[in-house]
Amino acid sequence: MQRFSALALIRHAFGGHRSWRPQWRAAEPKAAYDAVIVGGGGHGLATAYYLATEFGISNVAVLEKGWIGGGNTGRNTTIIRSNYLFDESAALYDHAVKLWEGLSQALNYNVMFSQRGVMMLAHNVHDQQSLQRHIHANRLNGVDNEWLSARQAKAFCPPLNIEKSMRYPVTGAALQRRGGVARHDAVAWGYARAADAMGVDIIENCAVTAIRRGVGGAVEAVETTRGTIETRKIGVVAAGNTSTVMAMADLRMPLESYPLQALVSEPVKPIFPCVVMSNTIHAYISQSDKGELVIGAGTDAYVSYTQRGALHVPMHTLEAICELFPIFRRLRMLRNWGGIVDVTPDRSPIIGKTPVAGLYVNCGWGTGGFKATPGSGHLFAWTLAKDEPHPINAPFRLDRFRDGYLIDEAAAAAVAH
Ligand code: FAD
Ligand code: PYC
Repeated sequence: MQRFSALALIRHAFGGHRSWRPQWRAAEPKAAYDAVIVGGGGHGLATAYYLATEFGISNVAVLEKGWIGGGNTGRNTTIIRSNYLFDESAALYDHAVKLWEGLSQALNYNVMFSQRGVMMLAHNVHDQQSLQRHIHANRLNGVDNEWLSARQAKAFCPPLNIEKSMRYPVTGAALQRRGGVARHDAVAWGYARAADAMGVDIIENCAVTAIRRGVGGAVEAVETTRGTIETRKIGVVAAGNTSTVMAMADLRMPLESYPLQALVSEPVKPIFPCVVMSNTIHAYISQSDKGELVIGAGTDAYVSYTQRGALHVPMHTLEAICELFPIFRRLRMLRNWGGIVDVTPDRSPIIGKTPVAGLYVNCGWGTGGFKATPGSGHLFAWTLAKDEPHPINAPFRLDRFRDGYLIDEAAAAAVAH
């Protein structure tokens, strides 16, 4: 039996500054599985969990080339919200928010989901009109979102500067109170432990290097750095690397990969009560339970597979943060990092079947897929199990880029987020 120190028990009980990394088996790959998931991020692990719990398919392997959660799942700024413009997107992301609301109970593990509110700032008439359009569209879809004046925004988030002398003064804000944050690696760990308990094999340090196809082109196996694994169903959830994995099955994807960066400040006492985003001056910020201010930057302007990004990008973000929150000017940066995000032309994900029998893909979440993790896993598991999409993910099919039925959140938001 595992022994806990008193301090560790206290931290565990209060979800304290280090949540306890749970244990799962270090599985050895078997020769064959009913389904193989390529990518051990939150989406891949959630897919395996729902395959086992909702569809009774537990002879599943999750293959991860590094360590689970070491991709974008462990690198993002954890903003969770469902205030998207189009009906299809609102349904998709709100499905996820509803699952977030019961996730710690379902996994019996504290993912530290905190619905502290996501506030999106307006700085000009165009922002106001765009955010108010989102508010109306969201309400029609049963998604909460409300308009705040600049004064109300400051009351909700006291460190916010609403002086008119700012270069881009705050003119109001849209607030989704059900939005918030969660602890990112806890999500990967929680799904991993629960999937493992159902019999799923989680295999780290195992990169997929080829996809083997048989009669009629259907998939029959993956080649990996740990040997050949036979399977009739492959779900690719390899954010940032989707194009290279899908090329193994001769499929060209409508994706570009960009570095996206984030950083944290030194830890301070609780000062920041919510999440604030400004698309116009490009800054987003919240405070983690460890006390660090979590700040995200934009994508680099050119495609790349580096997990770092150019230094001037976060520097611009910090200028914006210091103008919005002058009290943070003297804080020091603790660390910064980057991830690689897969971006589609309409900035909406692809979740579904492919022209190759037995090959399914879940990708293109770009800068915004963490919030979708439970919903994405649930819908992808449905698609793999039934060989057809769930009504919520049906519009997010790959061939929309051929027939033009786009879900153009890029045009709706006019920015990457
Ligand atoms: P990942 O966690 O990246 O998992 C994919 C896994 O596939 C990786 O672990 C990788 O190693 C593995 N893999 C790749 N190739 C292979 C192979 N050949 N064989 C085996 N394994 C392979 N989203 C939000 O909703 N809110 C935010 O605030 C937010 N902020 C972000 C900030 C930053 C800096 C970044 C980089 C991203 C942010 N995102 C945010 C986006 C979000 O992180 C991603 O959309 C989401 O985490 C994707 O999850 P995933 O499980 O699909 O990918
Ligand atoms: O999707 O809300 C989001 C987001 C914020 C920062 C990066 N992505």
